[in-house]
Amino acid sequence: GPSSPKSPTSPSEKCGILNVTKITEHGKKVRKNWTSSWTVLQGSSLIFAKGQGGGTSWVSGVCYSLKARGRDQLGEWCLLFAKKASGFGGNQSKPEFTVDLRGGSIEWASKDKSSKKHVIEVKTHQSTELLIQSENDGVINDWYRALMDTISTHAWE
Ligand code: I3S
Repeated sequence: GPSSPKSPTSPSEKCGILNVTKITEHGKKVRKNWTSSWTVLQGSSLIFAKGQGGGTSWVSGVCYSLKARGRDQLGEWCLLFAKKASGFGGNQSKPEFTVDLRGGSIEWASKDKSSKKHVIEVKTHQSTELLIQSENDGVINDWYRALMDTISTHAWE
């Protein structure tokens, strides 16, 4: 009906826990450092926050801002994730880094990029390359679709 809530998997707003590592930064190869991160897709930005031990205040801020913008279901979902992952009350969680997906690309990573399963390679227009991964193929497939949608709908101004 007209009042049914929007899907939490709306293409350009999504959050969850992914494993992430940079592999190049501004075109320079960097050492892999896989970490579990809160990952938020907001508009054309892909934002990563430390997943473990750092508290969730930044993440909960994102969740509440989604709610404030009328994305109640997504906000609730985000809060639930935040509570489950590390409990509330900490105040050290900050965005670790953010990448702009405009002008970027993604593809399934080849075997030489990682021995892990379900790995997506994200290339930004600034030649920073990341790998993102989940053990759960449903989760990673949803991210693949959302990232593809974002890249194809957020054109350069
Ligand atoms: O592509 P690489 O260099 O084989 O990546 C592996 C290494 O980064 C390894 O760390 P050390 O070289 O510091 O021991 C990691 O533990 C592995 O997870 C990396 O490979 P995968 O295939 O998991 O992305």
